Amino acid sequence: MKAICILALAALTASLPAAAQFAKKDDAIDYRQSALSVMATHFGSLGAMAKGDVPYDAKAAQENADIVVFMSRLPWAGFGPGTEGGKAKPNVWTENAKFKELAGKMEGEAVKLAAAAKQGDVASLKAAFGATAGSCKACHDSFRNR
Ligand code: ASC
Repeated sequence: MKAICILALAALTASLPAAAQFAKKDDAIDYRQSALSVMATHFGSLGAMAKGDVPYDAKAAQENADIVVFMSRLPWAGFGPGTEGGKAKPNVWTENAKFKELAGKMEGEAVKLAAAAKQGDVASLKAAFGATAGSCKACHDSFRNR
């Protein structure tokens, strides 16, 4: 019996999605805003380096870019059905395929940003930073209230 219970628990755990679950709409809004905020902080550190506001540091660039990649995957679980609000425009839900496409593009640019950060030179970082910022902006222009 104990073994069956353990097996059943293991099966249940294995089938649980990694995506965050929310009891309340405000929790989902807090979650997505927090994930985007952490991402923006680390992206901002890369921007400061890319623009020459702080000295280029290859190790810090890699660490920040890796965090951006990880964080870029998280916000979307917080935009589930019935979580309208915050800074999100209603078309996040009515044009959801387009929203997801732009989110996916940003994730792709973040991966390229991390690859560029591993090149170890500021020119590569700068180019990839610009492309990634463009992918943030493309989504904000359509889907975020000012
Ligand atoms: C950032 C940040 C954003 C994007 C966007 C790019 O650093 O916080 O939301 O870049 O401004 O246009």
